[in-house]
Amino acid sequence: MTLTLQQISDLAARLDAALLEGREITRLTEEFPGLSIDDAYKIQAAGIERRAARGERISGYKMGLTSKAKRDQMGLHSAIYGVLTEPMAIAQGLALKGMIHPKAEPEIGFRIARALRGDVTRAEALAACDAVCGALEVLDSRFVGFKYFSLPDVVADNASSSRYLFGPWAPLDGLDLANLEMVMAVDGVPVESASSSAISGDPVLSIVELCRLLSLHGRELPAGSLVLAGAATTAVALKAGMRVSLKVSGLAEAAFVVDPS
Ligand code: OOG
Ligand code: MG
Repeated sequence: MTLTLQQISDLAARLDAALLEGREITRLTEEFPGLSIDDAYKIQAAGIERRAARGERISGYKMGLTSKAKRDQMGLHSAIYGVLTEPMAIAQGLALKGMIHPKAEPEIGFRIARALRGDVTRAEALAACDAVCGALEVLDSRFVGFKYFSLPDVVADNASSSRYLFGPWAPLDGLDLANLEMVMAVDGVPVESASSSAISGDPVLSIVELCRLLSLHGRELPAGSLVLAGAATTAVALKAGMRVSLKVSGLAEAAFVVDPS
């Protein structure tokens, strides 16, 4: 199924209004059961254009559904990307106001020093990065129930991305990136743990896959981009007052507090 430009723009506006009003909507595939992944990425891009028009600058990209744990949790089975913008960064505490059903998940973050495009090798992706960190992503789907939706729905909804926190950046030297221990804790109590190999087998391969997917849509990964490689484990639901932290072996802790009200 191919949507008209008007339909793409209308669906982007519908999702954008839900985002701005912190309101759930029914998934798009209820109305458009044949929604294609290609059209879903067009809706995502139109949504990001709306946000850019409000002054949001793009800071990077996120990969999603790069681990078995996440694919099984969501019942969806291929990797997708979404766009990160500067106001999505968690600065002080995370305010729950305007959020629908937020969840946090443990990720690895990369900073891209040199632009990458098309089919790149693992070595090329690695050479383009100048820093790595433990990172937390906060997801908040705009769809009712935050489950059992389809891949095109999630793609259109910017891969459920809501906020992100990149921990202190470190050089990549000496790190065995596919073999880092990751422990996410709530109020100091470990709740999820995994090896970084859970992410695409090797989180650097998430960058390779991101470049491939971006090139399908005529895009490159610009220098200066921040990249979330995808969660290593399932996501945990957030509640007021929680302190969520991620410790990755060899890297400094990333943590945020959910505002008490
Ligand atoms: C889709 C986004 C998945 C990840 O890290 O795997 C994702 C979702 O779970 O709603 O961000
Ligand atoms: Mg994620």
